[in-house]
Amino acid sequence: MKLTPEIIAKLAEHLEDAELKAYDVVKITDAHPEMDWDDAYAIQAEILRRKLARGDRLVGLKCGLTSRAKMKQMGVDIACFGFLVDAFSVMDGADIKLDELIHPKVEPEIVFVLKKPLKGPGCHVGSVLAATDFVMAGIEVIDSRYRDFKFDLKSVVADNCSSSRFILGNQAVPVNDVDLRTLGVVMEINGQAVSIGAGAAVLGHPAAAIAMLANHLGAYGEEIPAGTMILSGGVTEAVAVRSRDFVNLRIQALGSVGARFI
Ligand code: OOG
Ligand code: MG
Repeated sequence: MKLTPEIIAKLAEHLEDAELKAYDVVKITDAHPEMDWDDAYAIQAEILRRKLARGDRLVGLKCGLTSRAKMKQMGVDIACFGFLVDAFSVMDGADIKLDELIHPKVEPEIVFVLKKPLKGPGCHVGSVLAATDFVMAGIEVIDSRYRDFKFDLKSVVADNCSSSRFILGNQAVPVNDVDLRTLGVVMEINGQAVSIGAGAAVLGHPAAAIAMLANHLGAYGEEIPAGTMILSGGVTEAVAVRSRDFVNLRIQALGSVGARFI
């Protein structure tokens, strides 16, 4: 760690304020170039601590930057991990208020729910599938607090990997009933297809993203508890939305999910 606990707390407040009041800031590594990975995850953990102290509940985890399309779009080459609280959750078909957000983008995700805990190191696609209860379709709304979505990976980790809102579909499909690599994914805005992909775009198999998360947490001596809901990462590039846009995601065998931006 290169930053003091005081600076970590200050940066967490700075980024969470930007999130809650919906304004953008410059990436924090500009002022703190010495910041390391542990600092970045410590800032994220401090944002979670602030939310829990205010009464938010932790409801899931997310993997980000797990597909080549996303890595290329954001100009980075490793994955990031973040948390989801109940305040981020939006019901299928509900409205999402744009004035609470900065510059949101939507991305199609395959969502896992575990029935057994997962503890790295050494987790792989097989261990994830054995620990998974069911999978679902999900739309993630990302909203980087950084101006123009311009960041480096440490800054985005500190910013909870741009987490903002998520919408889960209403079908829970046993993971053994589907081959997640070949599932077709179509995301539409106002009825027009804006991104098309297949599950394998996420690290060859979306379960590989969950294994990476388990191995990442294992390095800190932590596990993913049974029952955890996890977004495995955008299958395609994220797409910017505007007022009145209706976003609909269909994933083969997992059904569809949607939301309107107002
Ligand atoms: C970082 C968050 C990425 C995903 O699914 O790849 C993410 C960003 O692109 O702002 O959630
Ligand atoms: Mg995502």
